[in-house]
Amino acid sequence: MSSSYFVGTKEFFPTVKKIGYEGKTSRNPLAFKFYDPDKIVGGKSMREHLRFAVAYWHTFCATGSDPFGSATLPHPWDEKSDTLARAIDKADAAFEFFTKLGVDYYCFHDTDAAPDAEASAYEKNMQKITEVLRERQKATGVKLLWNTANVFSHPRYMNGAATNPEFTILARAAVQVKASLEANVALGGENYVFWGGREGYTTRLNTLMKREQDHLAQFLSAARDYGRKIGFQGPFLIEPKPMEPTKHQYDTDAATVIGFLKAHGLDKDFKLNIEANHATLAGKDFGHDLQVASDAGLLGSVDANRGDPRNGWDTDQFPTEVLETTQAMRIILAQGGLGSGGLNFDAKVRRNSTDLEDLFIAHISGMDAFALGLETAEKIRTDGWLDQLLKTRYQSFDSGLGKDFEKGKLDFEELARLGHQVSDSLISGKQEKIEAYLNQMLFS
Ligand code: XUL
Ligand code: CO
Repeated sequence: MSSSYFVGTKEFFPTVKKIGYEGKTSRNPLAFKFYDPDKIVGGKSMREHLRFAVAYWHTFCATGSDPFGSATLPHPWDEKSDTLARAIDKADAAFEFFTKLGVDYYCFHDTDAAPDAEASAYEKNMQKITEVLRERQKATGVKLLWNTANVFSHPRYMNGAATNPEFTILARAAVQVKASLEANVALGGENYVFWGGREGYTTRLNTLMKREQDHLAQFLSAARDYGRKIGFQGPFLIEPKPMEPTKHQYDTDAATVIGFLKAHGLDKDFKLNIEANHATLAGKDFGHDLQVASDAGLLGSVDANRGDPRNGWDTDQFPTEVLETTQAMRIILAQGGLGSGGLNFDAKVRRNSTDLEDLFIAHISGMDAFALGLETAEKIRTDGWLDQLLKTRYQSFDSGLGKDFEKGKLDFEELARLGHQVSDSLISGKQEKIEAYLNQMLFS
């Protein structure tokens, strides 16, 4: 990695130096208290386990505007009048940020990084910006975790992209996905993401659900074929979300997406990118969707954030709850890591967090929360008590008749006959004991 922390001509974060690890007693807000990148945890460094990525859209594009008020956040990279010059400044600010923070990865939507325009001009902008990003990657060693196409913001996508009832709009979405796949290959991206922002409906009264979902599957299959043709070898990722912006999105939650992928023969090439706040929006917790995806062998990557437990919105806050990151890391460790995936901070600072340094502080706090989660999950794994409890809880299926049942050796009549011999014993689930144990693991 380069020793200079800014690669352009201007330093955008002059008051912030390279963020270092200072340990848990440090009061320096611009230092890690728990994330010590080269510290070995369970045979791998924290950096290798956690594979942190910064999201271009929240950190360099989100202005703090909401339906009730205009922009609040300072963007010194957004000052030039020429759109391409602004995009290059933004790339310089982004790579200065990644390098000072010490993350190895970033993620972006096409239109976060390249100016949007009519189809041919858009393609040229994408090629130009891809070249700029490639040079910055080379200069800093920062890599692309994934990119994606924003086929939900432009008004043309108001009725959907791949699920639009009008064919020409679906084809227009292909312009962006094709260019984004090409950018991915040029940048050595490790995954490619599809998030179906408008792939759903606002009312069923005007919607043929089956036809739209068949179109989505056809679009994804064709995009997959093109990606493979131009040399993309990594996993394609679908990011489930139940609603917002639509009333109902087809990629509602992990279980729904897995069913969809299997129904359309896409589960060999596609995995899931699970976002904490999307799972909670679906009425599940983060760990639930991670576990569902992992159990199917399809947990590819994670959008690390959190919602506010007092409302149902996609507030995209930085993750700070260590019990939650511990449970997430337990699932990730159990499956042997995220492979080519990572922990992408799909999270934004609050509208009134208006100091430039707040962007750093927010990421530091999220990285520390996951470092703590990793260490606690590893402590639980090596302690072994919880794994033993789970093993014991299901041990009646490990031998004898229970094992015969699992192997399909008992027919239903035999099963019912055995049911007559049962004494109605009550076996405690031990939830409170486990909850008390988790606190002990967290704080001892
Ligand atoms: C929206 C969301 C997206 C995806 C990429 O809720 O999470 O930013 O991660 O399109
Ligand atoms: Co996301």
